[in-house]
Amino acid sequence: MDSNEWIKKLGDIAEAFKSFSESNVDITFLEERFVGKRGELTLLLRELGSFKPEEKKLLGAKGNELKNKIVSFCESKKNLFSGFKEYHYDIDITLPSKKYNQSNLHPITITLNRIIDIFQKLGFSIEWGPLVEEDYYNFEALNFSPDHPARDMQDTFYLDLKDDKNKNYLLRTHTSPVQIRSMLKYKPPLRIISPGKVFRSEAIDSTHSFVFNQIEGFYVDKNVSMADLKWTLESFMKDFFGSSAKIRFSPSYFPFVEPGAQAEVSCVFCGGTDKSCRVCHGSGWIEMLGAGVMHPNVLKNCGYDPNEFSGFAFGAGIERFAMLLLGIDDLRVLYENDLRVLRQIF
Ligand code: FA5
Repeated sequence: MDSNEWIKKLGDIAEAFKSFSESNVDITFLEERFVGKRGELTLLLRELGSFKPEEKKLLGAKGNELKNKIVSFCESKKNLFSGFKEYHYDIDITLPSKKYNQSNLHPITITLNRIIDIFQKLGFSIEWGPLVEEDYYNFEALNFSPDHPARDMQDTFYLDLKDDKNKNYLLRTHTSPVQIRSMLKYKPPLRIISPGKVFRSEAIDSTHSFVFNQIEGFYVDKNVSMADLKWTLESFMKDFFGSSAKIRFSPSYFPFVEPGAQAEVSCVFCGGTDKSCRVCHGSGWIEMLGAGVMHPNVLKNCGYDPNEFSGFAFGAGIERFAMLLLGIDDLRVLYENDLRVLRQIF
């Protein structure tokens, strides 16, 4: 081999090392291939023995320069991983693994999912609304004028947030504002449910909380009537509680529906026989939701002609459904997240 051939081989080795060093190749392999006992560069350097002293000096300097580069590259990579290696050796893979607690969905989420499934079967789609709501959507567009006495039924937490348009903000008291937001966004026919948290300035007891969950449902089309509402709610309740569940409707008042109703379900705890029942107080019925036929003013506020379109709407408390589904007689249990209790539920 003459010196030109030697230089070319050195160039090939440098090229091969460069491409290997840029890939994720194993460092021991790299080391052995180039600078190990039978490595390509080691063998090439040995060839220098047959060259004249001046050539040997010149070529040797180039060869050693590449050798040092490869050796220090391999060393630096080995140092980088040495910490991991030690750690690795510390692991005893024969030890039994740590016991992790099995998690589960929260009872409120499970209940909500069941409710959503039933309404999806009935052709309803889901919309979400903001928790911090404008007074306009929460009250005014729903036919609560600024001094309407029905606002007192839903006292809430007002926010000191005035924007440039001087809007009043509050924590929404019900999911009904989603009726307005959706009707402004879409054209009829609409079949929508909207679940989420709502807030009220209210005393807490076994069936009331100041933060709770509701699900709104509404249907707007031509010729929608109270009969459609009753059929939809009865189908839903029977699917949820079983065909033996008894449901009763009674008149109620909400400014955004006319006529308005409330739906109650028979008490699964005492069947109406126990005056001290914490859930129905012996009445045998538990209020589950408010409902009614949409007020013409609400339709007008959303740009719909009440002579052409009509709709029904309802709003249900999810915690009440969870209580009956899981046999809990106090909704506070749902928020305490005491594992001893949650384990009994599932
Ligand atoms: C409303 O909130 C109306 N937006 C419902 C409605 C929608 C009527 C559409 C007409 C048309 P109400 O305040 O009654 O109504 O609440 C509805 C349901 O939420 C109640 O039936 C009850 O199940 C639940 N609920 C009410 N207050 C509480 C509370 N403090 N804690 C837990 N659940 C509650």
